[in-house]
Amino acid sequence: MRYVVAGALLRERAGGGRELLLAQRSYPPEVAGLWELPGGKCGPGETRAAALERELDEELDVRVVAGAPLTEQVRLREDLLLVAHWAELVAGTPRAVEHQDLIWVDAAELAALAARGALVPADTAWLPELTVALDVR
Ligand code: 523
Repeated sequence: MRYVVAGALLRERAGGGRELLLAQRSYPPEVAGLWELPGGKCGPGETRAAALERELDEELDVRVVAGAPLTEQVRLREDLLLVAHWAELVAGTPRAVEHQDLIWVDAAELAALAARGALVPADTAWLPELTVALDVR
């Protein structure tokens, strides 16, 4: 089994509440323009945590520490499993190196994107968990 690992980065929003980082895919055409938790494939022999830390460095130019996994996993293909981990930002400010754009969303904004089909389909599996984390006051 190969893994694709994606990162859920949260930050405090000025004025209260929390927000989540989403990245807008630029390829392939089926999902270009849709929003995802940024990440990528684990290399051979690479732990999921190490892969996430490497991918977010490459894609966002930030240093993160991978934390606990989210509960839901998505089978993308017979041999490819999509997982997500919470990630803590330790240095840098995210910038879209490989994505079209980045946004920070609160629970309502995440729900609005989901409602208009603007999320990468597989990532909708994490909506309940993400929403709970964003709603915590
Ligand atoms: N997803 C996905 N959601 C999500 C990510 C990071 C990836 O559904 N949040 C899917 C999209 C692709 C596969 O996982 O089908 C690989 O993701 P990709 O393309 O971001 O990983 P890379 O860049 O490691 O893979 P290559 O483009 O093949 O190098």
